[in-house]
Amino acid sequence: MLKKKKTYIVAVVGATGAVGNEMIRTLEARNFPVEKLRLFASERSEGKVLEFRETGIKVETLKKNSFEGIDIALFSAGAERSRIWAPVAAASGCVVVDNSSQWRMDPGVPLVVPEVNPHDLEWHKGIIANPNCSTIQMVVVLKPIHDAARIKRVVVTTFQAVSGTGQKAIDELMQQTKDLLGFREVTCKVYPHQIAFNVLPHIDKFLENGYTKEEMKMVNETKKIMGDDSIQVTATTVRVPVFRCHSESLNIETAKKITPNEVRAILSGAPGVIVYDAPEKNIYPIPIDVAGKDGTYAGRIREDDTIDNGINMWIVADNLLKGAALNAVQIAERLIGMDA
Ligand code: NAP
Ligand code: 12T
Repeated sequence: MLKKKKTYIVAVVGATGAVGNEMIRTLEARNFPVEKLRLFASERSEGKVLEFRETGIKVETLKKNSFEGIDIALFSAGAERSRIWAPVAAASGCVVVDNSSQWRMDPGVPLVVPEVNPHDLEWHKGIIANPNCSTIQMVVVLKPIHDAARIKRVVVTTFQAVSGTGQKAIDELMQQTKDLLGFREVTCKVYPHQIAFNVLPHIDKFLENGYTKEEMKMVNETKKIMGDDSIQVTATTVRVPVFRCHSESLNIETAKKITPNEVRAILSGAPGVIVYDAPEKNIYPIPIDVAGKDGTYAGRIREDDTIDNGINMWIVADNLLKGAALNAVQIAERLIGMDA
């Protein structure tokens, strides 16, 4: 569907957002062969100028014929915009890499993490879904362990940064922190409770089963990406007052026995994973060190001796990079590397 060329006309939809900005920076940093970059956002941003490779580009609004001539569109403007505009873009012959939750579980849409299931790119029909940020970093680590010892069950608890919710939530944590340190009242607009100096066991909306939508994304997306419905996942997703990087505590039960040293060796050779695990020197992954980095960092790797074959670990990745913009650009890189 995507013809091989020297350079491509690329669009970023949601260019003024937290993820959109990282998409522009990632295309620059990785020297993606961009012939022309088109930027889209809402009417609020029409005419705003954003920089790409030291040139200003005007932000446009979406129209029926906007995607004509565009080869690849990276979408990050919310599920509603993706529901309406991704099929319009695909019908214009453009390949869409969609960051929203809109198409992820659609059986006709591949859900791809390049380190895990690049082969699923082969059957796309114009839309490829980028998984949820918490799922991406988890499957990058689970896949090599699954290949070595078959994972039966994962218990995951997340500690998620506010930037996952977008620019408004970044502003809210900053403002609440300033207000509290100035002994002023805080206002809560984005989250139902104060997020500064607090922890909220609530990400995305609550469902009838008592779980949040974010928790069920981790359960369902993991099975689809790994291509294995037998992997049991149970999740608790938690918002913490951190700007950037999601952390996760993983408890993994395998069919075959695997030692912490074997896990370290497997993960050391795994694409996209960095083992950062020397607790005697206070070395373990933390958000302020991982912010701005591409990899998924794994540490605190240890045995869970309450079950036959159990491993505990702690992983951290930049939710705006590997969790969103970088994974999307890596998908685009795979697409242009193959004649799909
Ligand atoms: P954000 O900072 O709030 O940015 C939202 C972007 O969407 C802005 O550029 C906004 O433009 C644009 N937009 C809003 N309404 C629009 C409309 N009617 N037409 C065109 N553009 C419109 O949010 P974000 O954090 O960047 O997230 C954006 C999307 O990415 C969401 O779908 C979110 O679910 C997804 N996301 C996915 C992951 C992941 O897990 N992979 C992580 C984070 C976010 P204006 O500036 O003009 O309002
Ligand atoms: N509500 O893309 O608030 O499904 O951190 C990602 C992040 C939804 C998504 C968040 C969210 C998604 C968040």
